Amino acid sequence: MGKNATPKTIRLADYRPPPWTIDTVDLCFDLREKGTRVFSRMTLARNPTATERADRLRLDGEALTPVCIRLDGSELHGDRYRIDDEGLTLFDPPDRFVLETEVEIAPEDNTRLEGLYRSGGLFCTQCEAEGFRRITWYLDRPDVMARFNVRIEADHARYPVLLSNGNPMEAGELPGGRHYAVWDDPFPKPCYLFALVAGDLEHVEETFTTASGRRVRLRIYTERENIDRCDHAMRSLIRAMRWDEVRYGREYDLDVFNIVAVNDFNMGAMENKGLNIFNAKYVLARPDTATDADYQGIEAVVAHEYFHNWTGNRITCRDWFQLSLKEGFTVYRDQEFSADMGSRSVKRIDDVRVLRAHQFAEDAGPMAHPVRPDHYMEINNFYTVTVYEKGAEVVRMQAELLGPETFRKATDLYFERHDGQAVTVEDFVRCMEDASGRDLSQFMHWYRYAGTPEVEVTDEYDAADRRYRLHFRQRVPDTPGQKDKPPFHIPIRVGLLDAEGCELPLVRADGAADPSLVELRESEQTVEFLEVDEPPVPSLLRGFTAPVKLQFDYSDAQLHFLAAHDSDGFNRWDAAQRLAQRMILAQVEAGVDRVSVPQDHLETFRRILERADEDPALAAEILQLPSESWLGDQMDPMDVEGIHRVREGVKAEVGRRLEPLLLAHYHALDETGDYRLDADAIGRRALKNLLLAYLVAGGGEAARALCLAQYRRHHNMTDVMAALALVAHSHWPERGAILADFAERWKDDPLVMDKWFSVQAMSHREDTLPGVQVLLSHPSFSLENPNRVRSLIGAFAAGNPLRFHAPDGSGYAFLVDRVLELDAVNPQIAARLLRNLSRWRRLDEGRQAHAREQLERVLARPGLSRDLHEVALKLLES
Ligand code: 7MF
Ligand code: ZN
Repeated sequence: MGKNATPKTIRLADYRPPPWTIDTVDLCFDLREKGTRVFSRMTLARNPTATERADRLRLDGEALTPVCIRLDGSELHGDRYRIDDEGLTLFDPPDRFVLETEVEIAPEDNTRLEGLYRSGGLFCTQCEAEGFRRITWYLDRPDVMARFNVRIEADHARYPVLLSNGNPMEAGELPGGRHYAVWDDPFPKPCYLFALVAGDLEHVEETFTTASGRRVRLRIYTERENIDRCDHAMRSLIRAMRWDEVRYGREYDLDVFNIVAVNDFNMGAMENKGLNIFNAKYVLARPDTATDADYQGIEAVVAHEYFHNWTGNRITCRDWFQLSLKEGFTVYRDQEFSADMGSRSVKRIDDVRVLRAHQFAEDAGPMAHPVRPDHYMEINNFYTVTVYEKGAEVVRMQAELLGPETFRKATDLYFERHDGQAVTVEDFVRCMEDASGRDLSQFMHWYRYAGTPEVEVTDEYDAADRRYRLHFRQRVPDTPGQKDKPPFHIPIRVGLLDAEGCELPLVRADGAADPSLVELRESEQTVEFLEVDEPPVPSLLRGFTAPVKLQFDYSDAQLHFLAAHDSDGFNRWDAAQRLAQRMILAQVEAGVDRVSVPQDHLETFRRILERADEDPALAAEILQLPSESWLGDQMDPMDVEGIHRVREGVKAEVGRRLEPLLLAHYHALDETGDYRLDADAIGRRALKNLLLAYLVAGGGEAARALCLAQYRRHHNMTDVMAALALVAHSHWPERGAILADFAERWKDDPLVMDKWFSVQAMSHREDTLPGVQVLLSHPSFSLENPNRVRSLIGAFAAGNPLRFHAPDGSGYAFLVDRVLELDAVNPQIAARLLRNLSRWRRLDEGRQAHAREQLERVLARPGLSRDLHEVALKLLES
């Protein structure tokens, strides 16, 4: 384990309240290109609610060079304290005292991007989860909440902008060309919400007046050359602020709200109080540089971070096991915001697609863990799709069970009862119970147990009695460390369709107040509907009201019927997906030579296209084939090549058989005039580009010309990237010139170059891996920038199953080479990258052997980071 010592397991059951509290922290940063110093002055006191009396004070601190330690004004003797690799221990401290420390840190050498680091010409911070301990000694845990006052000093010319949390207090000049600024945050907060930025930045500015009439100054800071790409983020912020007032009654609470875009950032963004720091990818957009998906991502991430001001900052987590308390709830809030801003069913489909493809896979593999884990080695490894997306589903189910009005009462109660506190998942659920009078003790299983519940449904129609019954049976699979789980409380929304596709009125024999909502609580349960005049087609799990795998033995005809008629947009999509999956997997399993598409499939395709004008975005979702990795998850072992071949074959067959229709719709959807960003325009582009992909797969000469023309027109980045991705897959003679043209246009724009790396890394061509190897030494690539790593190496491993899972193991060896290099640079990113091997047990024997060999190579490496060690260990243990 090298310098990180033996990895310890941290357990929820070991939680104890902090033995000390910190009332105030005054920090002073003396920022230098070399020799940055941090002065800290804190008022500490014994915590009256601590469970035991401590004879020492242990403060966290890593990679700090001590300069000076003073207690109540006097320098501390060497026998009163001890410093080790992970912190500072004070022996026999008084009950209440002032601790002053001074340390030197080296942000210029910080490639981990945790704590204080340099990004280009900037100083910036990232403290969640445990980065603050790399800035100064502190009780680095979220239940220690203190008032922060921050003074920053730096060279005036190079760092004209000095930002921290809270409100700006004063600023002024200092000798030697330096200057300072003081920030005060009136809200007590945990140190993971601390932030600092210093640099030469421009900003855009707006004023927002809150519902109660307070004026807030909003600013987005970025490098000068990107100042024309901030408008969308600013408009998204204003929409999010208004939405939180209307939907949750939550107002902003400081005089200023600042966002800073930085290029080197481990994740999407960070909700630091009053000073959100963003990966530039989630701020900057212009029609010629950003796709529609980028625009939507920015809107969602800006909203997510803003919403944290209440769900995360005003009310925070007691400990990191409660991470989903803030993340699950905040993801639920940003999902609902996006649904209100655009198309609700399309948003739901996109979210469920992510959930099924990634969270269901995580829940079924070696890294499975509950929404609230009960142990971990490295908390950074628990920022997972389970904590975030399943956590959001668990909040969504509670909203569904309570209904909109009661859910609002419950969240009002939560905000009132716990404002200013560090709380637990139980505290949240208790508010749901108290506001509704319901018992949610069984519902808590969703937080406690890992694994995706499987719900099997059968039906029975009794013509004589005009009764219709649905029988449900649920089962929660075993997961690492958890067996024989009790039944869950599962809300399942249902509808019944008559032969014309109209909704049948629902009359429940049990008199349920909401007859469309079935609440499962038992392993087996039957629900009976009365006065049903004909055998209906059931529409089950409408809107995906629970994160479960639902199985009902639909005939193909019933699925075609649902895909065409269900009033629930989500279930229309789901029916189409099930059909496509069936058709593809049947041919993969049969190992057919010539891929075919049944006539009724083409008919459904045609019918959906003809009605696409009503909602082109939804049509685009419905007509898209399930992804290769999702299809792979449905097989055991997954047939990597078979799936690719059949899926491509289906695309080609649709492209050929429907060519005239696809061409006509392509031209009708194409817009050459002004670029618009409304939901309809986005939907039209999505559908048009999907049709282009089918046409190109069909192989016609017209399609190829269309694709090249769409690239060359350079009308907007969505269209350019759609065409470029198809070019990158192709063997067309123009391929090289077009990729070169793109790189020449955008070589100075790192975010656009990321797209160029990704399309090449995801190309189906057999020479992709050697191409990716070459791109590692491209001048725009760097292992030190997480966006570059994700765009090239991440895109190859996660977005190119065919080439990543090469039967000779070359894809895995490539990944592990990079992971091992990266571990010394940025362990968080290295550990996340290795997770691309987490489904290795689902491969055939040959591939498993290669994967195992590579995982063992990781674990055998001396000096591994805690992050990477934990992931490699869990993948191999399974
Ligand atoms: C939307 O959650 C959804 C999820 C932690 C970092 C941002 O606000 C955050 C931070 C990770 C993974 C996903 C997201 C974030 C982080 C994220 C961002 C926007 N508290 Br790690
Ligand atoms: Zn978050």
